[in-house]
Amino acid sequence: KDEKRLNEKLSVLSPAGSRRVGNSKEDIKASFLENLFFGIGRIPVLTTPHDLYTALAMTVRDRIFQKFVLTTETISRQDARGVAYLSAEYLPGPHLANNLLNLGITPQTREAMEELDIDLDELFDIEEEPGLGNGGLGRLASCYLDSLATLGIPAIAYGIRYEFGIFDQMIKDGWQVELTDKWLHYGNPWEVVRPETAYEVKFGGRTEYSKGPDGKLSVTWIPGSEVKGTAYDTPILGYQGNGAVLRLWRAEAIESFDFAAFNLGDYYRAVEAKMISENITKVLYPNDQALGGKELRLKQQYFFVTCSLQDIMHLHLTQGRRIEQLHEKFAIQLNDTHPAIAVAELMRLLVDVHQVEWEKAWHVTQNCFAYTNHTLLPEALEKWPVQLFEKVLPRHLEIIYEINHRFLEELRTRYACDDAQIARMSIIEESGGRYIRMAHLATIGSHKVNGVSAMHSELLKKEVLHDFAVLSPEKFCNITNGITPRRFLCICNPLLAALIDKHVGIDWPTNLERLKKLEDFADDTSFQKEWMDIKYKNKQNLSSQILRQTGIELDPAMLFDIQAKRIHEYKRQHLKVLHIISLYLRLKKGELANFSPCTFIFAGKAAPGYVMAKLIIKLINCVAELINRDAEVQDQMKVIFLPDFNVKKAQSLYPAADLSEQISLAGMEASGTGNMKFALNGALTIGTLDGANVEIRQEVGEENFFVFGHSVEQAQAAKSSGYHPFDIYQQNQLLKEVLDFLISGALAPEDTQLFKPLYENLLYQDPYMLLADFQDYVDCQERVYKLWLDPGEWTRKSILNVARMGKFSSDRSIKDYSDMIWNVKPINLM
Ligand code: OX2
Repeated sequence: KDEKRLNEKLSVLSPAGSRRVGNSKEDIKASFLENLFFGIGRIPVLTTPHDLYTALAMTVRDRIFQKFVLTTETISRQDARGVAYLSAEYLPGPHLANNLLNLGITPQTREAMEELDIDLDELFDIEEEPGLGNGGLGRLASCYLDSLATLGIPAIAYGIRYEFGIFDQMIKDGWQVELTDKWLHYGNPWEVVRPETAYEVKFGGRTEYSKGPDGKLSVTWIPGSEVKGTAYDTPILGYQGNGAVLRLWRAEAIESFDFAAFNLGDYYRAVEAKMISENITKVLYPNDQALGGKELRLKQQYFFVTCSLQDIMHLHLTQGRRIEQLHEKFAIQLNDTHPAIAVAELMRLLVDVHQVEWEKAWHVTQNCFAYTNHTLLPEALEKWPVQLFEKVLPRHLEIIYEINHRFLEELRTRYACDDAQIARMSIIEESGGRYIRMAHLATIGSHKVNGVSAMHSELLKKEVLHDFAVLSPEKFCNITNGITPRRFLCICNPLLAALIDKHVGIDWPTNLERLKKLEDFADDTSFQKEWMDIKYKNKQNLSSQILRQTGIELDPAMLFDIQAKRIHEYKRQHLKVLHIISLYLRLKKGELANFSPCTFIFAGKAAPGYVMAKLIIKLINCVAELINRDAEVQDQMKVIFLPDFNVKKAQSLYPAADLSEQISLAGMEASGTGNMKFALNGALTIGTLDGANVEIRQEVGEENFFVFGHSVEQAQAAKSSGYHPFDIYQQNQLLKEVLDFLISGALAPEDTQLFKPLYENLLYQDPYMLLADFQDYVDCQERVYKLWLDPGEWTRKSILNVARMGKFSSDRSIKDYSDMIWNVKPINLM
């Protein structure tokens, strides 16, 4: 009866054709003005551009909520099985343009704004994006949420509402300077706070054991401190339809005041507790690929995991189901090991709080969880010192010991493993200090473990989780990453999207394989011409942006060669720099025969504590300074470091690239997703056989991909037979000149020793084998320049690249997860 009444109410609130949620230009205009006046109380003379943005965001939000309520209602009525995605990071990018696209109201909104003398693109520019992640891992989570919503799979994504997201990057004297990100400064119209959806979170203290009247032992965790996590929901609309929700937790004090202290007149001490509580979700740790070891980071992880699990259980129980059936209704995905403490926490909630027997609880736990590994780099594999862990989560340490004890017992009895193997597989690392290995906890507590590209998944089984893969091969699978074609083609490259609409029809954004049809036009010279014109316009756009930001003028006729990603030695931005220096030196000597005028663009942030990465940024800027000021090479090359790389900037880089740099040492990049975004926008790739590059090359055709460098096997062989970079340096004249140039004083006259650490690192260690791949890279680039001289052939390859990118839609990835891991199906909205 209640449901019926609610539905009646809903249809009164949002009748089809109601102005409040109507989609005509007039409706949008009326609702925009209404929001401006009644939503934020502004009159025209006092209105700021930001007010206009907010009023439009509210207008769009009304329409999102209408769809969103419908999806939520359907999911609950159909009692559908759903996905809970646990990720410490999300990088949604700006919401406004995306939501307009998904609602299908961009054209009429643009017109409505025009009639009010407002430029929609200017409103797009105003939006501050939520930088709640470091890079690929967080952006992947957001692409997946977009696809879950688009496909209509019941989904809720859980994470942390960091008050300060990833820092803003400024470049000063060539060095990176970090500024605090203030994404919430002007408010956030896309989220709704749910004060009634809040859970208590305990930390520290001790455990007490007592025998109940039935003789059963029960455990009580007496915490040292407690905070509260409150839900902030951002509705995520799928393309043309369904919705999902991004639920982020914010830490708050249990009570606003410590009343005891307050009554004693100690006002400041009373407020202090509140401030300490809120610290937990203050700031995102800005390290991509490096383990924390910091107490606050462990607290963040546990905080968002327990809030999320308590919420999942609450949703489950309010549907009238039994707690032992949790795994029948929820598939819970662990995005890397950041949420891996969930394995112990679910056991605690089931056993200690809901009184479920251990074996039953373990069955539920293993069947709920699946774990995605995103890296093989040893420095990124999370380990927590046992001592720290015990201080923050004493009960969880006991539970982990119990899980481990039972697991190791099984290894001994069922698999007859020897001591060495048991030590290797244990959750506890015992050699050189005691640590908890989070990847082992996640693997043992999950029913599926996946890597993020074919190659990475194989290496995962061969190396990091080898012992586990041998014992339970059925647990391991591969799901190659994907990207959403809505944001990374429709929105970022509207001209190309329109051309594709015209030639392949309009349903490719949800059926990316349809792009195959473009193959028919690859040789068509008038189509090629349109294709080139669009690329040229995109390059013009980027150039004017760069002019505004850096004061440097670019020529869109040059080849735009772009490397945009986090700055990390394994990604080898410095290999690109060595190559640029080699070109410069040869140009100056008049020795460069096969060259095409080139603009080299870098973008990316370095972790604030990563000294070498910051030195690489300085190096790029010194090289840029030298080359951009040298009149002799002005019309031959330019070097740009575009500051503050984020999703918004990325959206103007991808469409403007001719060449995409994907040059990590083979075996290091788990997948990469920038590689997919560039190729989908018509860039050709120069890359190593690493991560998803391998599959991109397979799809687009070997002849349409510039490959170079050692393979994983070759690199490993070279290393194990003793790698001597110094020998390569001595044998290769060009390389020697380039490296010596680093310390010649030409780059940093005021401090000739500046790049010495980099120089010595490469000469005597070279952990990422730049020297081994240098010559092959230089040679491969020559093939690039040769092809550039034939625009027709270049364009043909560019078209074929786009045509063959269908596999890399995140819709395909999500379908794979749904079939191979989650066993979930789309809901039927009708
Ligand atoms: C990144 C990986 O480095 C990258 O290769 C991958 O494409 C991305 O995750 C999404 O799967 N932190 N970031 C990553 O791994 C970790 C850990």
